[in-house]
Amino acid sequence: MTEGAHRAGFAAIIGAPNAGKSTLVNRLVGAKVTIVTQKVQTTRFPVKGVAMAGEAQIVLVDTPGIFKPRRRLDRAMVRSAWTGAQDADAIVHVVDAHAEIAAAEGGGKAADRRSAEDVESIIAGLKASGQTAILALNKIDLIRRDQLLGLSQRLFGEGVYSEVFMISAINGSGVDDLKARLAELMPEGHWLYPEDQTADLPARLLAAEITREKLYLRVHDELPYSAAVETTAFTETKDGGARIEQTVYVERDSQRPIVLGKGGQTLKWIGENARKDLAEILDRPVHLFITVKVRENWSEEREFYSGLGLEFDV
Ligand SMILES: Nc1nc2c(ncn2[C@@H]2O[C@H](COP(=O)(O)OP(=O)(O)OP(=O)(O)O)[C@@H](O)[C@H]2O)c(=O)[nH]1
Ligand SMILES: [Mg+2]
Repeated sequence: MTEGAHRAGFAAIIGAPNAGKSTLVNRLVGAKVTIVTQKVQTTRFPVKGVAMAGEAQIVLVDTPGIFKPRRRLDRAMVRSAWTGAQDADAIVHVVDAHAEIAAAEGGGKAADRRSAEDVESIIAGLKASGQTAILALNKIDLIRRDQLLGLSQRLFGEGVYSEVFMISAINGSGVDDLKARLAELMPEGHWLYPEDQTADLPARLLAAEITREKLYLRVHDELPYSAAVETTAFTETKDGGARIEQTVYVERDSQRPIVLGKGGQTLKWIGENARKDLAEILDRPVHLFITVKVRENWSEEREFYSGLGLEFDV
């Protein structure tokens, strides 16, 4: 194998909240590198995952959903998504085809209409910046083939896409073709990560993300976007395991009992499930200790943003 045969580069995965970006990144990488929930705005900052395709290394950049921002954190998230796209060798725009079709038929739920609006604004953003993207119509497991053709033609007609892939990130259908195409688009050059590395997030941050995923899965309805998780200690134990201490921050006193649950049952569930995932990802025993604290203004603290690589002044 000659040096010249190597390829490496970045592929940014952008799209509306809940389109399936993180699911796709995990699928392309073949490991869990970024968290997934059924709720919008799960991903808060760009997360890298490394996929190998023959001689090509594709560094996938999972980005927060692009939507109409209201709060500071929203603005920072959306800004980081566009920045991720700017610096990439390829952009994949993931669209929830099921939501798009439901919204176009007029019968969709509010969430479907919102998703369709966000798709419009992403297309406008691509037009404004003169960037071309690969369109990935996702969630095709939920729709009929004949519905897909019209959607594909309509979106392709916008003139911002170089090609269209129809995929199901959840069952992997069509994903290998997309991966092969991304590999071709990577520029020639040395690999950016060791061949066997899949994730790029520091262990402390990854651990906090896994706990946030469980928190979202369990109490999101009662706790909309008011929680953050920080790993406060990460040490080695004698049995070769990791001792991880974390704090869940909520914005109000009234939210503490929601996270704790009756008799501490909710927090116990979150801890057990996070520990299980972490032990698997880190491949060693994990001892996890979580406390819940009120920190009214965490989403207005500069330090919180810099810790995640987000801009504060946006
Ligand atoms: N049926 C189906 N569901 C999918 C597919 N891909 C993702 N999902 C589901 O869609 C939901 C959102 O997935 P995520 O991967 O978290 O979406 P995201 O685009 O990263 O969302 P944000 O980080 O909030 O912007 C989850 O419940 C996934 O299981 C798919 O191909 N088919
Ligand atoms: Mg995500």
